[in-house]
Amino acid sequence: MNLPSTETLRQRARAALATVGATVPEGTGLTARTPITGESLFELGTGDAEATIAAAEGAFRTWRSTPAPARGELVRRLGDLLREHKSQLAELITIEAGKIESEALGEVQEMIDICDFAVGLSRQLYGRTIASERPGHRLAETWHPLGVVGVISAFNFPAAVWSWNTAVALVCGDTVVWKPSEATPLISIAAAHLLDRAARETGAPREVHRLLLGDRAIGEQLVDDPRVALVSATGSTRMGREVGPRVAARFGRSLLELGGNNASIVAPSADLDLALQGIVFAAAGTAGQRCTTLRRLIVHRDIAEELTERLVAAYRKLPIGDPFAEGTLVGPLISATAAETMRDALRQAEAEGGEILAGGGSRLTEQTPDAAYVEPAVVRMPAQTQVVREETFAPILYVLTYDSFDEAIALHNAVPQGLSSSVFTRDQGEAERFLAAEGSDCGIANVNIGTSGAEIGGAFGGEKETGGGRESGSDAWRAYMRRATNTVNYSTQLTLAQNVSFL
Ligand code: UN1
Repeated sequence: MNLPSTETLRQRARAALATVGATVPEGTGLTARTPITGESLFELGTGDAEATIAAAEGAFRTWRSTPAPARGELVRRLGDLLREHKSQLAELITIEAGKIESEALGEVQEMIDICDFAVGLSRQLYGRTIASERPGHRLAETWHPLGVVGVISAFNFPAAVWSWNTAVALVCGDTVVWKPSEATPLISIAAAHLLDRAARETGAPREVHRLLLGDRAIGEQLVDDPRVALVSATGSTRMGREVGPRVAARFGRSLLELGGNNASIVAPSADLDLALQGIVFAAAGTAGQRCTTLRRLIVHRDIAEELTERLVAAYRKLPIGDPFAEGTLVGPLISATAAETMRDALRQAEAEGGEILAGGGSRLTEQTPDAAYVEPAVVRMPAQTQVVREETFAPILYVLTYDSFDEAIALHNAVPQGLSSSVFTRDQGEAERFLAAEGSDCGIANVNIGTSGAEIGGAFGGEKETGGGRESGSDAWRAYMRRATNTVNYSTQLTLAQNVSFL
């Protein structure tokens, strides 16, 4: 496999940061790496949680009273700067997360889209007027900023998930402290730098947003600090199990975006050409490292053989390797440990009766012993065994078969996670049943597309062990604000509700 040298990647990262206007904050405590070669790029300094939270809390006092449309101006400028620096940001995402160019550019586009959305939202933070039961009274809801929002983001969408939270939180009047994944500090330095610049240019307080680089212990400070009103955390279910109760114990709010174990049902009437494209992108795209990645395929018995054969043929042709090289569709996993986890899961699948039909091998080379290039795998399973019910953050697609649509839905829902789902069918009754109350139990349910690649306009998130949070579009903004119910008496009488009389 032909890979760029670590020194080349180091220079490219430095150049991309310089074009954005940022520098590498060299120091100790955090190592910036690239999964392309598995080697380290820079040694970086870490932040001070105490001082960072205090700064964001201070800025909140002015920001909360800045009119929301004026707050929108900051986000509008951020969107402009993201457009201007789209290619450099995408390059940093490729260097640090290993995404192929098209997907890295797509991630930056997702950031631009949410900025546009949030600018519009800055004039639409609507409250309701409610009919009062009392004469001469007005009953209404007003929405107010919450305070400091702590954003803990994962490596796989190192910038887009930050932007969903940050663009919306900022127009809502909150200030933000961002603790990015330890695997992706460089893209966060670039994005935070552009936001700093947007703040300077639009006259917003500099400290409306603070980047907090560091390890897990720094993230824990954010989780435990009572000045952080909302902790929005993306990561594994294991992480969420710790974060949720800790934030709740101090009566803080949390917004959790955790593991997925996403499935597609393929019905006998499905357009198999279309389904195949959707399945391969959702299962092997991003090297299986999206929380929306397709991990389970539930196929009707009559078409299982044909679909699996075509899938295996498509998998055999997947170009794996340097994400910068033209034509590559599958880049590296984030770490050698991730490849190890994938190998363990495949071994367990075999022990549970599974048969590996395609992929599963690794393409580690002597040149790069720490890089993790794996062949996406298709595994036929006799049943939904233990390994199938777990999320393995790697490209493994388990194939299960069904006879009746009820059985397919039951299999679909019989996992602990509830993020994304889809059905491929041309039978409208089946499609509607999948979307109905007794259908998919996920936060995202699609028809005739895969499980990944959601647009920002909808609310993003899932149920059960996925954590219940909703981010991004629709009315997800409400999680970033507090609601006040206002009753105004404009009459000259004091009337009590519920016909109570007193005095
Ligand atoms: C994630 O994997 O954490 O729907 C986010 C998608 C992307 C976002 C994924 N828009 O696949």
